Amino acid sequence: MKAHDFVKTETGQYIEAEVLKIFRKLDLNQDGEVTLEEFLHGFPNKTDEDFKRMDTNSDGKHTLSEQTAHQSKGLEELIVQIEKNAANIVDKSDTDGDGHVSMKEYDRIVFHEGL
Ligand SMILES: [Ca+2]
Ligand SMILES: [Ca+2]
Ligand SMILES: [Ca+2]
Repeated sequence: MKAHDFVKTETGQYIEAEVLKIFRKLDLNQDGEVTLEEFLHGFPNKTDEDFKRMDTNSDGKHTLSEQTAHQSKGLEELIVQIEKNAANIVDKSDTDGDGHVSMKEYDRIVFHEGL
């Protein structure tokens, strides 16, 4: 799984570095908004529909906060994924099946299976 780098924006929000990078690249005139034209220029394979889907307040422009709202959905999925993985690790570690990972069981996994 790819590591996620976060950066702090001027508004104090933490966003994925990758999202900010893409947004800055799309925003050709650097006015903090990505218009349909700028969007289609940056993503020639995308359509008006893609643009509208991400334009949550339908004003015809993408702002960074709309991009981060979109990002949050991705992050939620990522967190669900991480929780599932954690549940799998507990299943695997809990060798006596009592639903808890004791220190002994934990040590065995960490030191002997290199998790
Ligand atoms: Ca712009
Ligand atoms: Ca908008
Ligand atoms: Ca146990």
